[in-house]
Order: sequence, then structure tokens, then C-alpha cells
Amino acid sequence: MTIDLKKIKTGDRRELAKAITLVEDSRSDSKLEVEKLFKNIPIDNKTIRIAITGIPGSGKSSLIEKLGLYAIKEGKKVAVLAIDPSSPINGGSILGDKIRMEQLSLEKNAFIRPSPSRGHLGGVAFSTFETILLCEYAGFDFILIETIGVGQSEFEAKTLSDIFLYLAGPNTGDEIQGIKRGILELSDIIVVNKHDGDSKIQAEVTKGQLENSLHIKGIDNINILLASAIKNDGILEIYNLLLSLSKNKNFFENRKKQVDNWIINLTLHYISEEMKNSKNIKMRLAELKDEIWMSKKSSYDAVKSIIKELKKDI
Ligand SMILES: Nc1nc2c(ncn2[C@@H]2O[C@H](COP(=O)(O)OP(=O)(O)OP(=O)(O)O)[C@@H](O)[C@H]2O)c(=O)[nH]1
Ligand SMILES: [Mg+2]
Repeated sequence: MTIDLKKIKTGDRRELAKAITLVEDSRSDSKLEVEKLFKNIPIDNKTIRIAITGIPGSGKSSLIEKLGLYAIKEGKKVAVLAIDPSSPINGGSILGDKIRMEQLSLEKNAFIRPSPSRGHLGGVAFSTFETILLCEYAGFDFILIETIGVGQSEFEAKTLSDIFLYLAGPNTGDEIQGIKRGILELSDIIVVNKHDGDSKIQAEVTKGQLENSLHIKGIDNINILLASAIKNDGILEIYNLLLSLSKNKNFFENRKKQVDNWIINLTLHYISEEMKNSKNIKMRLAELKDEIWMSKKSSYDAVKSIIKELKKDI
């Protein structure tokens, strides 16, 4: 599969989708194509990458749709991506089916891409990063990444984004108890959604509880806002806050970290592929297994010897 970058640059969606499929494909001949592709894709630092996480049902997709529509009105081009860590393991996608976003998907300045339906373990993060770069190359400047709170996906999303938004529901203290350790602290913005109808007061209570729980931890630099995605309430405030946070002085430092992370993940991927495909290592492993089994070698010595073999190969 060859990709025509000029087509992507001039707004050809099918070509962009083709390139993303290639990036998600772990076969080594695809990786060679991807390698060629990224020789010609510059890194664009004029965009904003926002990760949105929160427990299932808190309204992430609903909020993303409204934020996306607002950003388009403000002249942005919006890409919505999903990270779903369940997909590489079971070949399915929890999130993929759920990000329908009917209104947003009708917009010509929106591009919605469900999570990779297959992929390599540990590769979701770097293939998503490459997808971000491709979308930016295609002119999308407002990148929204939805992730569910499974496995390491929020932490991966953090390494891919400039701004981390945690979306809470008005679910009383139970939800706060249940939030994975460290997630609130990673956030730049916390939004308590469903600030409407019967849950309006509860959303305000939740906001107060979140403020308290952060205050107790000595954290006072996280913005907590109320919103109603359904009623399109509070979207303007969130949008403005996102824009002002993106002008933060740490922006470039954070972007450099994102690239570092990409390179490290890519390197690990290449090393593991090299190991899987190397006949020498397979042979050496077979010998070592016996030696360890008979206590002639320690496992650590075996690892060193595999690394030596790998160095020869590379
Ligand atoms: N009352 C109210 N309901 C909302 C609001 N936002 C979303 N919902 C409802 O909450 C449910 C879940 O919304 P989604 O946007 O799919 O939530 P999600 O967080 O993306 O869910 P998952 O992708 O399953 O994790 C839907 O029934 C929405 O209609 C809101 O602001 N107010
Ligand atoms: Mg969703």
C-alpha cells in the first residue's frame, strides 16, 4: 500500500484513513511504508492535543461532540481519535462502536476515527501518536482523544496530549472513591458533566467534593468546571480554558516529551520485532532454556547473553 502525501495534504479523507490503517498495522512490510511516510511528515506545533477520560457513561463522547462543533464554529478543523486498550488483546473494540457523534460526523471539518480494531500489544500509544501527526499534517488542528479508564490507557493518553481533561459524572462520592489513583492529579481540567435537570445539584455537590479532595492533597492548580453536554452548557468556558492552557509556557517542553515517548516506544517495538524474527536468538534461547533448567546459568546471565546476540544482529 503506497500513500500519496499530497492527497492527504489537500484534504483527501480516504487517503488519510488509508495512512492511519497502515500506521495501525504491525506487519513489518507495513512498517517499512510507515518509515518512508514519516521521513516527509514534519512535526506541527500549532495544534492542540486534548485527552478526555472518565468513567464509562460520564458523557465523554457527548462532550467531545459539543466541543468539536464549537471549535469548528471558531474556524478549527477537528479530529477525534479513540484509545481503547482492549482492542489489541481481544481483536474487538469497546470504544469504537460508541463514538458515533452523529452531528459532528456530518461536518466537513471533522474527522472521526474509532480506536484501532487490531494492533500490537503496547503499540496503541505510538500508533495513536502517529495518527495524531497524520491528522495534523492533513490540517486538523484541534485533536480530541477519548479514552476509557481501562488498563494504562489514561496514562498513555497523558503522554500523547498537551492537555488532560477528566470528565466526572454527578455520581456523588462513590465515583471519587473509585477514580484510579493518580488520575485526578494528572488532570489540567476536571469537568463535572450532567449539570442539568435532576442531577444539577448533585453535580454541584460533586464539584465541591472534588475541590475538597484536591485541597486535602495540596493541589490547587486544577480548574474544575460544571457543564452539561446535553444542554450545550459550559462548552464555551471549557473551550476558552483549553485555548488558554495551550498557550502555557510548558507547551513546548511537553511536546518534546511526547516525541521522546514516541521514540522510546518505537525503539522498544523494533527491538521486540528484531527478537521475534531473529533465528540466532531463537537458537540461543533454546540452548539457554536448557542451561537454566539444569542450573548451569542464572536467568540474568541468560538475559545478558540474549542482549549480546541482539547486538550482533542489529
Ligand atoms: N443528563 C445528561 N446526560 C448526559 C449528558 N452528557 C451525556 N449524557 C448521557 O449519558 C450517557 C452516556 O453518554 P456518552 O457521551 O456516551 O458517555 P461516554 O463517557 O462517552 O461513555 P463511554 O464511551 O461508554 O465511556 C448517554 O445516555 C448520554 O445521553 C449531560 O450533560 N446531561
Ligand atoms: Mg464514549
